[in-house]
Amino acid sequence: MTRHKLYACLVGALLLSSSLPAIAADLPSETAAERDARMEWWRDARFGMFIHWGLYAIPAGEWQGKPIGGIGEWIMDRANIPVDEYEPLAGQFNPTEFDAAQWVRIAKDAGMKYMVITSKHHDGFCLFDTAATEWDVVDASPYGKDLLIQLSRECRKQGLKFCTYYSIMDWHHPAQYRGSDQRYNPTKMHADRKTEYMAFMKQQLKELLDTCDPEVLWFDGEWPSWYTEEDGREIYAFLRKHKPELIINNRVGKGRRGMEGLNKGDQEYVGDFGTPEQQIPATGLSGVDWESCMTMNHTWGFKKNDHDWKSTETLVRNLIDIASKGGNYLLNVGPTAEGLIPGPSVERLAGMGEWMKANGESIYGTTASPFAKTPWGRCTQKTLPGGNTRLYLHVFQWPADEKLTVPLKNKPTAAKLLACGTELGFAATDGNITVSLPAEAPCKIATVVALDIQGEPEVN
Ligand code: H79
Repeated sequence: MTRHKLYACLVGALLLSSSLPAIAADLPSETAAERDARMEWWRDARFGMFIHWGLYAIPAGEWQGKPIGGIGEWIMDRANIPVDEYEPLAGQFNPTEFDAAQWVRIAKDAGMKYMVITSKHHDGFCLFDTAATEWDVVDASPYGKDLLIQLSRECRKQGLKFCTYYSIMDWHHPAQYRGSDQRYNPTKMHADRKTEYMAFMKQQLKELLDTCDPEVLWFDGEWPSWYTEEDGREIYAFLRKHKPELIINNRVGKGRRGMEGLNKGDQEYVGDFGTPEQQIPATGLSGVDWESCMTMNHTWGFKKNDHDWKSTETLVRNLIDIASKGGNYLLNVGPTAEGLIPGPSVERLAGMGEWMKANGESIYGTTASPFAKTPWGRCTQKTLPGGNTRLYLHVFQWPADEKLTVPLKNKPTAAKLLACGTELGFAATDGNITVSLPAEAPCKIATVVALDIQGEPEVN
């Protein structure tokens, strides 16, 4: 082989390996059992708190005296605020009412098992002390303390998993620029600055791992076209190398199918779970990990004029609906600039906590319903010792004839009201199990009947 040919050959091999297999090889390998072990706490948890907090809580949906439509944390985009006009907000950010112990207590009392907070949203402002930029709460704000370290410590103390949100799109970083003023415009990347920005992200993500040790990295803002699936794989591999047990959502790459959030089916995509946003999938999904993130009113970041709150009943029923389809519920709060979770959110979370205290067994560690549809409500299930099954029947519509019909061929062995333990009568006829109910629903939000059956459910 001539020198020239050898060179061409080497170049060819390098090009090939860098464009295809080498990238795949970068992802950590993992058996199905190892993956199950890594995902176990998250699958069992079912219910977490999302926190959108940042400078946008100061204008709180108003700019120069005018109400700005859309979600509050997008005000920089919605009101077309240039970076140098947005920056002074940092000098006003002084959340003296912030109390990490209280936030974690509110989440814990609601029955939530984890917390996901914005470390950096699209406006680029960081709630942690980063050496990669001065655009953070420690360097640019009078408050001057790392907020995430406080919350991560408190989560550990009170037994919640601490997790962080991170936006890839960054309206503040000079490597990116806003392409147009159309709604939800994606940023563009200065051609020669992408390497620099990738290094910036990695530096910040490493800082987060080192200082707060989050259990989930929840990416967002992955849609600008300069960011690719390969970039996602690089970030994913980087993070799992530094923390092998870390869980990372599918927005680290380009797999998500719009707001529906589950992966497009055309190829393999990086990421551990799907992310439906402001919606709940119509049916259960088997073999897919997913989490619906939703707001209580119409915004993620605090807006002073959004008072249109979902009822506690709706929120509890959303949690049940999601659990019955095998997913997690990541329910958002948007604290004020002073550092308080809004009263209406606190009240609803307390109400959810009351329901969860009596009925949490029907949510945590359960799997999806065996039924496609049940006219009276929703169902979750758990395997009992000996291969038997406990079904949790969440009754939304109380049957007028006081009979709950469950289309199962199995032999029933016990039935009770979960919250109070009252035993209920049951019968098996024509491939159906019928449970006798009291005349009135004991819980208007959702009464849970625990029904034990022999074996695995055999649906009629
Ligand atoms: O952080 C909260 C919001 O600020 C952020 N995600 C939640 C968790 C967000 N919500 N809505 N949007 C961002 C708007 C983005 C919408 C779109 Fe798209 C981006 C439409 C087109 C590009 C998502 C990605 C839907 C299709 C692709």
